[in-house]
Amino acid sequence: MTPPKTRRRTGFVGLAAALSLVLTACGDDGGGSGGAEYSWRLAEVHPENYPTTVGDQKFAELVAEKSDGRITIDVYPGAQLGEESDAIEQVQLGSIELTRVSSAPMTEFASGMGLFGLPYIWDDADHMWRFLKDEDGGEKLLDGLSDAGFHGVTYMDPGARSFYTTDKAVRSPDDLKGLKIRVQESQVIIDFIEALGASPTPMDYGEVYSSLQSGLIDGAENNAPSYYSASHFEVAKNFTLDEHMRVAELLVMNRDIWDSLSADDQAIIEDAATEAAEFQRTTWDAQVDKDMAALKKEGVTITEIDDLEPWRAAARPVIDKYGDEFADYLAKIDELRE
Ligand code: BDP
Repeated sequence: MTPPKTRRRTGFVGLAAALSLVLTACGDDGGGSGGAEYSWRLAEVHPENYPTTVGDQKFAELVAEKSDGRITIDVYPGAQLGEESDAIEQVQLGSIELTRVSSAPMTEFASGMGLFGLPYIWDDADHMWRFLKDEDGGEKLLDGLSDAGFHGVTYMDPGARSFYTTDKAVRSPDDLKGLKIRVQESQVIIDFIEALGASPTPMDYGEVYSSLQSGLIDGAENNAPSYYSASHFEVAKNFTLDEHMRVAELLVMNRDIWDSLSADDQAIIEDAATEAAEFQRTTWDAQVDKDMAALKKEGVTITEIDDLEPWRAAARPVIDKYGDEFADYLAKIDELRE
């Protein structure tokens, strides 16, 4: 599988780059040695060893290697630099240079990212990746971040999200009716949950465990590695594998900093990101298998969904609502089915 393409046009040279410019060496600015030195921070909500954190670390290692140590990136996992919403704002301001976040909360800054909140639109991960790498698909959506002050560096694999609930196992969309379900901050996702007759409750990822435990919410939804690593399974023991969304993971950078880099340094970042994303993707399936086995061992009730039709039918209003806004992307998604 070829990695996602990340090379794109570059814009004007911004001033905020001075913020993260540590020292400018004399001489040429080409490739590894010579050129400016930078020291950046990368915010991540997941713990160490989670696939996206492993991807971030790989990215940092590759950037250091390709720049002969001129560009160093320190990864801060476990939301040490704040929840995703805080990290996004800080990257926009330039006080943190980079963050790996879900595309859902980026919808507020670039409405196109709402596409990834639409349910049941992908056949499988390969289908999604064909779209992510397409210049009229994922590449264009990454470019759309630029107006909000971000440079979209690359996508990472988000897996597929499924519902989990505290009290009873969900077997059909009807079972979700009336339940309070935590959602990410994205209007499309809020509309999806409403279409199912449940009550969407947006909140930060870091609040989900205690909200499930206290009964503030009846359920949430995520991929198996998140459900497991954040221990949500301890307080919501029913996992229903409807795999409704693939909410692309993003690595984003402050745009002014990006714009101020030399073409060689931009190329180093693009190449490192492409390799790191490819690497992250190869770790995903094994992590899901491992976590599903651990969840079974922990006594989680796993409900497989054989027939998605009732789910698609229940979610139809949200596809209808956003059909026009995302018409071109949805046509591209259809074109890329096999
Ligand atoms: C995980 C994403 C993470 C989000 C989290 C969430 O990797 O970026 O913060 O879901 O639901 O799958 O908020």
